[in-house]
Amino acid sequence: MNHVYIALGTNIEPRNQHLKSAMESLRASENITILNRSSIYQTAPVGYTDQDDFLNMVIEIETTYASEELLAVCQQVEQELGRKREIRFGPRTIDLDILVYNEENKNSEHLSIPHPRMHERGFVLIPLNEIAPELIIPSTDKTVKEWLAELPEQDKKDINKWNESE
Ligand code: PH2
Ligand code: MG
Ligand code: MG
Repeated sequence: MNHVYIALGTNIEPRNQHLKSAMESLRASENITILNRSSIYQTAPVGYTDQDDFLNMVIEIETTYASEELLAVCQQVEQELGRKREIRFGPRTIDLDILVYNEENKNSEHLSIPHPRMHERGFVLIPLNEIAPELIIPSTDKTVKEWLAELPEQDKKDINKWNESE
């Protein structure tokens, strides 16, 4: 069984529904079990900043899929939820990024694992730290908690827990 962390992000309404639908689609697969999930956070956009705030979260799954197969499943869910690829880093109904896949280190044309920017992104580290603070990010020698402690305050300040019942 393979142990994987996936980041979810959305900044097109209904954002919460997109997160729920994506989790439902993954859960519906016989080859995927969702083991744990973080809270949902509202986060200011990073990279391309002229867009609406995101909701972000991280899930922990177990799967029999190889990483490339899991990528295809994630892309299929993105398509089902109407994802259009327009601006790089731009608005999206749902983005599913494989963060960590076992201890795999991989750099193919389609897939880089661990996700190359995960250790410098508050919108990934803060939710991931909630469910896996002691996880060592493969290819680095530090845990999620340690990477988070190194993140500049500036990069943490616009990340707030989002009330799901709102
Ligand atoms: N995803 C991006 C670019 N910028 N910013 C936030 N806050 N959350 C995201 O999920 C995000 C982003 C590219 O995938
Ligand atoms: Mg992304
Ligand atoms: Mg992506």
